[in-house]
Amino acid sequence: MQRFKFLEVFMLLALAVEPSLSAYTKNPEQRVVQPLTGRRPLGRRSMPDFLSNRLITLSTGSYLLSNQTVTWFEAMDICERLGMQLVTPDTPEKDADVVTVIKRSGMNSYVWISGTDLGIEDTFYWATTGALIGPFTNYGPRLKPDNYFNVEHCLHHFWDNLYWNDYACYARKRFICEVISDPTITLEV
Ligand SMILES: [Ca+2]
Repeated sequence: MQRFKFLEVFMLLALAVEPSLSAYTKNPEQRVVQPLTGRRPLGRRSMPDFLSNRLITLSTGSYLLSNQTVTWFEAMDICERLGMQLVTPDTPEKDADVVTVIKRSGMNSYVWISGTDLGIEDTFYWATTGALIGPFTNYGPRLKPDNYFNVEHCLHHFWDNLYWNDYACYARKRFICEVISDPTITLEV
């Protein structure tokens, strides 16, 4: 009897702390593993029609320059939700096209690209593909990111000298999304 009383008090305390336990204990249907709540649902994965006429199509692909400034994280997120990816200039040809997009806009803006070393200091990779950056890079005379004040972990493109630079990811810049080309799968039998 004493043991039962203890259990009863414990349950009352538990319910006071976490009211949803009440539903859990009363309704066996809810005793299933629920997906994590609080996470946003996945965004759309296809580009809205109204954006397609703003795409700039060049030899290496189709690009969309934002007209607003956001953090690097938001740029990654927005491109993905539009069914694209933050621009990943991993070849000289793509990098030249990024320069073309920036120059054509006349906006004189720095733009985020998907390079980052978040995770391992000074090991830069493309967050979109997971591939390490190199051998092609475009840091210019600086040759490598300088991690100024130890807060620079995301890459952007300069609009003036057109090199890459590392910068604080939480700064706000314009960005370029690129249309992801359909992957070609080759089966060898
Ligand atoms: Ca820097």
